[in-house]
Amino acid sequence: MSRGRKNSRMFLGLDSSTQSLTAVLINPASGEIVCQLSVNFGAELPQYGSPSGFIPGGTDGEVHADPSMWLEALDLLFSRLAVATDLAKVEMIAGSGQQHGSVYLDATFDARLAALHPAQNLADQVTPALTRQTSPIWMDTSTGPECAEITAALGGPAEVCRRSGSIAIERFTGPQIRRFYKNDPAAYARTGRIHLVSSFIASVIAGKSVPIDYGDGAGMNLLNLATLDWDNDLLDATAPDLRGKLPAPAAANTLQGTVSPYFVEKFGLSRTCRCALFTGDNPASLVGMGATTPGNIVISLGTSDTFFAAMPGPKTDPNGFGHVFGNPAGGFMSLICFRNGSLAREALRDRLGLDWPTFDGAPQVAREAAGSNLMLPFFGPEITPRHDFTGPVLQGAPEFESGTQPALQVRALLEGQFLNMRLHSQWMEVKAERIRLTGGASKNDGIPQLVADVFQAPVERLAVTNSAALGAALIAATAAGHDLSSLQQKFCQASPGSALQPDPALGPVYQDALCRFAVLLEAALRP
Ligand code: XUL
Repeated sequence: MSRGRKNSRMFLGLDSSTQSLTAVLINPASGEIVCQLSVNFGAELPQYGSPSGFIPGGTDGEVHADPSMWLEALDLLFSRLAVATDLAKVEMIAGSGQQHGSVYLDATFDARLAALHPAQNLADQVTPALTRQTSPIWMDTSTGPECAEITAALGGPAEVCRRSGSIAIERFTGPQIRRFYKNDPAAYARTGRIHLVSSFIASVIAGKSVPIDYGDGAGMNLLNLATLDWDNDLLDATAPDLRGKLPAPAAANTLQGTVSPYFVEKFGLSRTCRCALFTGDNPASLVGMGATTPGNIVISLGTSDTFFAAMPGPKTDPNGFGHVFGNPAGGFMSLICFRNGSLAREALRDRLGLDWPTFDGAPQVAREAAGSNLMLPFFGPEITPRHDFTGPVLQGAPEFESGTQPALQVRALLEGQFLNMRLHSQWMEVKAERIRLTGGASKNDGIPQLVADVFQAPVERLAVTNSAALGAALIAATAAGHDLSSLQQKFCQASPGSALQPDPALGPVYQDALCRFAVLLEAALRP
């Protein structure tokens, strides 16, 4: 291959998240991000009635999304990429998906993928294979009884956690599969393939059913982390004949052959463009944030907030809130998910009638009140800790509790969110040496400074905002032989001037606030 051609090789990362589908295209030789594009489901595909990426109004805790919407977004994204860039230069594609969500397909799925016709669209050609019209996603909390049944069959939560890295969790795929099997056994019997969101999109791109990677597979309560295979007892406790319906588990950088001719003919990808596996959005983000080695903590402030880190060795959360997923760079990562992320920030902002810049700046306005007022920051049901909260709990000065000084409430909400993270991440026993912060709420300095102060650790932000799609692009380049740490040196640097240092004077203040927060929380959780 000529030097010029080698230097223009590009790698594409896709991220199918809750609210949007994003592409990041990188050129490792120049160290450039060549193109970044996104399709927002709610705004650009309003016909699916899913303003936030899922179908509103589900009952009994059900939260589903329409897989046709993801397919239509894929067509739309590739048609835009074909205009914005030369897709023929893409050598490898990898990707990520919102974790835990599942897609149910009949025995015709593979034949349909093999016969995709570029004159028609993906949704019309693929969705006739669905045996369940909509997909449960990670926000779904409907599977309490199924979690209890799986737990009982295995002899207790500790055993489920020891094998799969998490106790049985409502949003995890195994309990969701069990609920489908119990509610509609005939449709379950017709199901020949069950994919995660990540492996579903990867299969469409590869033109055949591809494996589930260890990173995302570990979010199913089905993968045995010691053997890296589906666990027979967990399979049996979940639903009959399940092994035959699941793709095999495999490492994220396993190659899957070349891209489907559909994408070659329709969008101009090269016939030699290859596909690596897709992983979960959090494992991909670990890569994109340059945090695949221990010592770095990532906090992602999104619809849900997540707190994750590469693990030096295997360890599970004795309280069952934390999870262990595969680290795409090898080994494992821990993750804790907090449902009341932006959900709570936006609820308080609206309740106080503030705009976002005022909200974001409020912690610094009320700096002298650090650690003095407490808020349990839950505007709806929470998963860490698991409880059906109906609103926040406030404890502090009268002007704080009455809301006459909105900045005090904003500060206490954010402090509450980060104190709750500190409290529930203690099991990891990792000292936060450096926190890399990402997500919409991390842009200005107000909230990041508060994170630095509460955790007493320096905070950095990266120039790239789409860390999962960037991580996927890095996984694609790694699968083609590039060295991950050199790629991370190029693509995952903190943006200049973004580092914030903690104020050491606030160390004891937040140590004390953490104890008071734990006491208030315990009282709220007491039956
Ligand atoms: C992680 C989780 C969420 C989704 C969001 O366990 O449920 O972070 O991955 O996309």
